[in-house]
Amino acid sequence: MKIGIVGFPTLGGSGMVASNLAVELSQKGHEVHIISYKKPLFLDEKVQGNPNLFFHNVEMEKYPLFQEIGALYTIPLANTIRKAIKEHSLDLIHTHYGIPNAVSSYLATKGTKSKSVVTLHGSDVHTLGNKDSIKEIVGEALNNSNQVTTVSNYLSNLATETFSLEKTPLTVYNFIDTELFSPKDQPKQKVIVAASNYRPVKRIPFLVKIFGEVQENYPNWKLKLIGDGPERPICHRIAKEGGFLDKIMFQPPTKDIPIEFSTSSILAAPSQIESFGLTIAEGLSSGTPVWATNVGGIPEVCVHGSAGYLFEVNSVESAINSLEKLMGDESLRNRFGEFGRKFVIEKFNKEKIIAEYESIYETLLQ
Ligand code: GMT
Repeated sequence: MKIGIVGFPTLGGSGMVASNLAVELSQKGHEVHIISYKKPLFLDEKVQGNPNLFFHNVEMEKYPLFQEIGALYTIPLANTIRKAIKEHSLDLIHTHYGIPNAVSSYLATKGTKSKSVVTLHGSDVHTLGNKDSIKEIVGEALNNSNQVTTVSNYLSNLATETFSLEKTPLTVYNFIDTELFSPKDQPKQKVIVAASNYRPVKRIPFLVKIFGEVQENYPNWKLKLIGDGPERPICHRIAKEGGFLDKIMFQPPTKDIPIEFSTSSILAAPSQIESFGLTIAEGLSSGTPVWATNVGGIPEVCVHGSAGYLFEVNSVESAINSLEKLMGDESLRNRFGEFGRKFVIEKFNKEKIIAEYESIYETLLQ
């Protein structure tokens, strides 16, 4: 098949899913065209020796009249998609993230033979998509695409309601490279790990506060915070004022996430909302139990009481209790880790999920 993949080139979840999907599809012999405003970071190494993967750059338009509204993207993206459809006879466009990508894809595929699939990821529904300034036109674009998918059942229900969708989106869960994210020979350290972009939705300052509450009872434990972003200085300040800064390891974004996850004892994800939670699935795949909030799609990824503990987002008490239970019981952590790895291999392995997308494409092209 000749497939166009539209997404953001960033390290964020939806961008990573789009780029990884493009690479996997191209390795299966499909001709894949990535369309975005910048090459995804790791793409160059994946393109080498891969004759099936192409990149189309979207030229964003700046003009003095648009100074206050920023560079134009929706129309240039639509034009770049349309051009790629025409020049390469693309069979379908698979767009990731509803805003503005689904609208551009709707405009671009209109009147062409190319089918259109849109995958919604999270904030394009629960945070931005539900705004009056956004939802009607995005809803129209979704209702006019051939298939909408979501990364969890939670998001499917919410998207149906938010955008008044005529058909309930199919859930296609995110996929995990279960060989890359696997238990390693190195022993687990007494470390709680979190990898994030420190946006407020990730609630990393909350994690630092909770760690501050328990660290005196567990003097050998450390908290490792991987990533960078707006709330990092707040975390530093909380730990400094609480007198436990020496127990926090701040680590910039790294390629070593798989080894970090497998050698840590607990993966923490206390997000306000999460439609799926890629790091949660990666942690479980690495054999590491999870401590996370009981919100959004997280319960579909981490089975509470079997792979980790989920606590209510506003309950400090249950956050502390559940974290202490995990920290205090190594055999419980080992059991949870084994269950979580098996669960991810069964539900989210990349072969299974890529095949689900291929089957959607084939059905549309028949
Ligand atoms: O929606 C976002 O906040 C951004 C998005 C991204 O592009 O990073 O993340 C969402 O998509 C991921 C991949 O499908 C999911 O694993 C994340 O749970 C989801 N984030 C939220 O729902 C907050």
